[in-house]
Amino acid sequence: MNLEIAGNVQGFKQQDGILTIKTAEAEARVYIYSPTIIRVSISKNFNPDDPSFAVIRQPLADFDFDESSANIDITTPALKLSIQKSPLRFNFFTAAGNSLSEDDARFGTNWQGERVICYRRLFEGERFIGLGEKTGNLDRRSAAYVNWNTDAPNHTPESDPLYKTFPFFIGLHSGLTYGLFLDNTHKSYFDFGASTDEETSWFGADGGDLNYYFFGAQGVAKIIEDYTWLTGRMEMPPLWSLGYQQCRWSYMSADEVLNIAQTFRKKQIPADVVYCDIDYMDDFKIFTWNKKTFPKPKQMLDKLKAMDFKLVTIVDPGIKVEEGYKEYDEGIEQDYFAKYPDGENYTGYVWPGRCHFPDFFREEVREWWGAAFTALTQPGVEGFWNDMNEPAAWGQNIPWIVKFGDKFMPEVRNAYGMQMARATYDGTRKIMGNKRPFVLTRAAYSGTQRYSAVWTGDNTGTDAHMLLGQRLVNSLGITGMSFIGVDIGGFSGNPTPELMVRWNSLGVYTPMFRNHAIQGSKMREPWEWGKNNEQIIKKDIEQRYKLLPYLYSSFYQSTQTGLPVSRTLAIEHSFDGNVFDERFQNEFMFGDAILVTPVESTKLTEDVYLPQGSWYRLSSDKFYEGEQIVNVQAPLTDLPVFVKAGGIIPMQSVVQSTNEKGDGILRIHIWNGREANSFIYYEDDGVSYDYEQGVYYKRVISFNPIEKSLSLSLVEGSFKSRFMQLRFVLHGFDGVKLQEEIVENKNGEIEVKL
Ligand code: MIG
Repeated sequence: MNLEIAGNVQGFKQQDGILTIKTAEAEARVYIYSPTIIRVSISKNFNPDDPSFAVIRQPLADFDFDESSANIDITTPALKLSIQKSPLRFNFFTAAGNSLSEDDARFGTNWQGERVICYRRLFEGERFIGLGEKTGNLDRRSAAYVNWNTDAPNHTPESDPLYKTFPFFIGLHSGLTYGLFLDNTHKSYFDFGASTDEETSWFGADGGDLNYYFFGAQGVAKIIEDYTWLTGRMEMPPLWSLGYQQCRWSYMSADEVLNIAQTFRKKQIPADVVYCDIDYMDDFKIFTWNKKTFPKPKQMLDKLKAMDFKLVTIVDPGIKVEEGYKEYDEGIEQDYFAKYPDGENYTGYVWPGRCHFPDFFREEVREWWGAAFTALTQPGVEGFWNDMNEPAAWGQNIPWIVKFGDKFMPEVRNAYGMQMARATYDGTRKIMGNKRPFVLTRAAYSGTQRYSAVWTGDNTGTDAHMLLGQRLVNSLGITGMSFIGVDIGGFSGNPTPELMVRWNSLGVYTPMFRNHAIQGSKMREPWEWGKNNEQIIKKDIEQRYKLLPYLYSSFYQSTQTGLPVSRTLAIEHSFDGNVFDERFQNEFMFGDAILVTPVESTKLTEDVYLPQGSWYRLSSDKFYEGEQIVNVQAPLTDLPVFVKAGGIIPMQSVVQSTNEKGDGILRIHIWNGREANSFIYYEDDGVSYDYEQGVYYKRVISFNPIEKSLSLSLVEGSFKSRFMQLRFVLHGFDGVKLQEEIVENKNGEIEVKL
């Protein structure tokens, strides 16, 4: 095997905003996207189109640099990239000159055949977070990972790779932060000092360019903001998708689906969504309905609608090979399937038997796929669940010579699921008029947040998987995904009743709240666990519905800044070692104000680390100073959930679905604290895109402890709030009595003296 290490610079030039540097082995290109984002791409063989599935921004047209005998230096107001000439190395510094990240002086970027790896200096005490859906600890130091989208049933809390690829991590050392996104869809590798002598970390890929974006903003939240500026942010989800979702593989008939929905209403357990898994189809043919078991889809959907239920149906990529089946015939006729290099359509086995796979890398195929959703939208489906899009075929080994677009499978496999989600989103958005579709996907690549929510695939009904699921959610949040769910209760196996109850209580604080289970498992609905547990589960789901105004505003924040709804404590407390302690690493903030501690179902007390600030237990208002470990009660009826002092949480009355108006009172809860705080409250119709035209209701709620006031700014936007009145609910303000506890929700400024 031949090893080539990037050597001495032979020449460079700057043109059209690109600084191009040549060595004997390769060429490097440097671009600036913003003062805090610099792109370096090193290749032996650049594609002139410079395609990216992830990036939606353009580089600056021009920038300055300084040349000295040893270096070429690029300085922005926030960052300095020092490019060493002999041999070629890339070293990043803060504007003040502190080293953020450096190539390994010896090995830099190098090639063994097509495989390209960048070796970098490992700093003392350097921690790493990110990479999205990866098992292991929050701190990824001393661990190594592979990105290769994989159908991973029966995965363990150690398995790697899983379903998704997010080649973006954040490094933390010396009180400094940086981010690095390797935009490359080949199989890729990240090693954070797993097998080196505390000297090097490394990343790279089996082929393609060493194409990375370096983020130099100080503060993890700012890096996430920059990363999602570059790769896009989610848009407002339909409000109904934030309600409770009941799924199963499968509800086998329209009657069973309706019966599930009716039971929720009869028992007055709030819910918004029921699912159809693969058995609703005729012989697993995508975009068909089983004529016997789902004879009148429109009638079923009308009945669901009358009960304020939405239906989400699954779609897989595999198109059954069967003449007379519309999608098969059209796909053959128009040549829409992935192929062997001799032009023959690739055939793999999945649920329908022999299948072809749409080539989602071509625009005309995505349009065709998107338009086919009328078979589901006409009867009234509004949510679309994209499964098996790693892509999965039995045997899990689609041959490497199969072509997608003009690429071979190994070059773009990691983006297939994302392109399917994109086709589903673009298509359904178009045919649903002004309504927001809900799209859910299992496989993903960086940037998928623009199209879809994700869930973490086939987990198992154990405590270890519940905790793993939370780490996956917290980690996906670092890589731009905010709308995330895990199968509550565990997909495989049967959870104990205690675990079901506990996991459901954690689901309240999961961005997507969906209960799902494998075929053959015991039924999982809230009423399957005994009268007492049913009451606990019901109460927890009611809590989710009370929190919806807060949650919806938290999603709005994601659309504006990229900050996820579920946030590892490492985002705000990046240099607090306790946050990375294995005992506390699963804790997270749910929005700005709420701290949640996942607790195993077998433990009824728990050690909790409360970070800087002071805190109140949500269920009791008991007060705690931060920066300490506290042991708290954790009965199954009361997951340890805390509110930050100064926290502002708007809540509503219990409703049975998001379509219900409730009592029309928005309860603005505020917990006393020493520091001023504010919360951006956001509301719109929850279903349409009218908010893009300014039809929303937004105002800032501010708490000022010095002036002892709570104030609401003038309303921005033209939407009329569904809440007629505002009620202020005080916590931790001893003896304070409000003159006016309830006020009319008028658009002008409102101030309340405390
Ligand atoms: O081969 O559609 O992860 O949620 O219930 C299994 C059946 C296919 C895998 C998904 C799971 C879904 C199941 N699917």
